Amino acid sequence: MDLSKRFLSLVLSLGVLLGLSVGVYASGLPMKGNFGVSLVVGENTITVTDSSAVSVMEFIPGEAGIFRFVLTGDACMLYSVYGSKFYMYNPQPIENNVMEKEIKESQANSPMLIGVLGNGTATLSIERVGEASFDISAQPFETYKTTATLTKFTKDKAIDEYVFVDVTESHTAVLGVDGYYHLDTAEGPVLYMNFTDATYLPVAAAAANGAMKDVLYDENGNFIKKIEFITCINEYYGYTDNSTNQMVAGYTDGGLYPLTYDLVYILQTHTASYGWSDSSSANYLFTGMTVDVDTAWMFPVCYGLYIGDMNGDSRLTTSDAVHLLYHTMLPESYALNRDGDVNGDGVLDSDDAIYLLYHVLLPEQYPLA
Ligand SMILES: [Ca+2]
Ligand SMILES: [Ca+2]
Repeated sequence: MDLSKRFLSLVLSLGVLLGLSVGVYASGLPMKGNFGVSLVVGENTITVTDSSAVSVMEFIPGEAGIFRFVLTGDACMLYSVYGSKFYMYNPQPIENNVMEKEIKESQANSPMLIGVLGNGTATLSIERVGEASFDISAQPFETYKTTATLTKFTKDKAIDEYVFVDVTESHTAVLGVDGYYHLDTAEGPVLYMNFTDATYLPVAAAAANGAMKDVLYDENGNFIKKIEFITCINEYYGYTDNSTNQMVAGYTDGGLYPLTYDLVYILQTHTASYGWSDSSSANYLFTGMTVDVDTAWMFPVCYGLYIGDMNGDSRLTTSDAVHLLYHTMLPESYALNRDGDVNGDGVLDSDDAIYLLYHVLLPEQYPLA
């Protein structure tokens, strides 16, 4: 036997196995395909000769709608069958030989299975009797388009720690003239989005597995559109600072970008529908809780803590040097938010206040310890 004949023999053997498997997997009555018969809207003459197995035929509805199937004839019974002609299962006898099936827009032009059991000739009448209900799965996705002009983002090196905003505290986010959102006031610390390992919204993973999709409804619950954010997220991700391990303990490399309108919009719309899942996707925070989408979106974002932020206002200014100087004289009245030994000589004194002032003015020449 030459190779091509061996191959043909193998294919035929597989075909037999596949044919057998149809019978093995089918529950209840055995089934056999009769796919030479093309069922059409109107009257179909069916001849079946084996009352021990359901004969299964395909019907391809050419449009969405509610279809009625009526079988008339001697000793024949109509069956509902699931699956495809390659894998048929769960034949269910239909009482009175009359059934209606709704074909949604997304199912039109796909084959459905009809079963007939008996021994004789019958007439299967197929009629479209109504409109299908709205089919959300047939609606196309629109891609959310980035509105901001993106530039490569590199973090401010004076920031040594990022703190996630806790929405159980009272916060607002204010859009600054720089195009980024700030915590509480337009001059407050810039809010950042961590794209990779933010505990409560692993955006990169969500985008990669296609989960960042949403359906928008109006206030009456009517469908507006389906939208997907993946392209936008990936665009931002390409501009993030991935250079260093810059997040608080437990987080890995950055993927960090200041929050813009686009990212806020995505957080708000996405999270309003899906809730907040943790990094293991095993839990939903806020389950059973009322979520205020105006503040809840801040949960997966963070703001930076500056090394030299001595007075704890989340900014690094000359007032921090003054605060540090006061601390060296009145430590109880002027508590420090951070380690005050900014020149790194192991001693905390007024030299540190002077050094910090120099740092604020000339950060490159006077790096903080
Ligand atoms: Ca400060
Ligand atoms: Ca010092």
